[in-house]
Amino acid sequence: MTITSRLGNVNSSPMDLDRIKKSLKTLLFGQTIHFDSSVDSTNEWAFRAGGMRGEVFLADFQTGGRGRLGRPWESPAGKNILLSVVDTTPAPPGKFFQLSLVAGVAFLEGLKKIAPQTPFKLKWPNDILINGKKCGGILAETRELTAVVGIGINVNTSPDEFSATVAPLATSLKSVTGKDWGREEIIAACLNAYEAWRERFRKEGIKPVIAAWNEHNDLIGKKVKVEDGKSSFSGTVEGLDAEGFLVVNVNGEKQTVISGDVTCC
Ligand code: BT5
Repeated sequence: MTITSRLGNVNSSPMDLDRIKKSLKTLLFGQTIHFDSSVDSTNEWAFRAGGMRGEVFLADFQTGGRGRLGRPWESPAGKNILLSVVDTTPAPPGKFFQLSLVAGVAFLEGLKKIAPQTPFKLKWPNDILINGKKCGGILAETRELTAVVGIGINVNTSPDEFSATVAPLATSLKSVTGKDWGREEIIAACLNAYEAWRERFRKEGIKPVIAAWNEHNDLIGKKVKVEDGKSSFSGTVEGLDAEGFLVVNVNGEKQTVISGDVTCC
């Protein structure tokens, strides 16, 4: 395992890269980990550095952490997981979005390994929830043949550390369990699961991923409001279809949501 680390002057508890290594069982993903105490965005760093498949870019703080559509991702220094995995873009390019579904299933499985009593769920397209609140978000981006899968997981943040806008929607593992967690074991478990699910996706396609996703789908049977940028409508979630799109029953008619934001009514 190769570790490159640059410690800066951000006031954060140190990330112990050797502890990640001890729990890592992968052949490729996470065998090289680049760590910096503060970067703009781990996704941006991974692209800029030209990381090879399997390399991981990890930081304690992001000055420009981002979600979808340029939305900000906030995380106080040294408390949480801010990580990007370099992968190759699966073919055909139209199926790229499926990689974030693979990541969702894998990271949820990794989290469940470490905290099996915690009721982690998935919310389409890219959220990890606990008790209906967001504990993690995935941002998969592609540039030519390189894909970067970024994940932010709220591990040890206290409720008063979120901004006023994010606080009502967000939670952390600590908020739910009342104790601090080692980020290193969670990172290793997530990378172990990512490698296994990524290989399964390559061999078997999206079908088993969708089945696992639907098992943990927080929205099934729930009334939701869908905003897809052009319009908004309400209905009841049926699940993900065979491609990974969200199927919503609107007055007895199935509507397939390809992109957008979903909120519970
Ligand atoms: C996401 O976007 O949920 C994807 C977040 C991905 C973040 C990781 S961190 C490592 C890597 N490097 C990056 O720069 N990004 C990735 P989206 O579905 O658009 O959700 C963004 C929204 O979540 C924001 O508009 C806030 O409302 C909310 N939010 C921001 N920070 C949050 C947090 N820590 N916990 C819960 N919700 C948050």
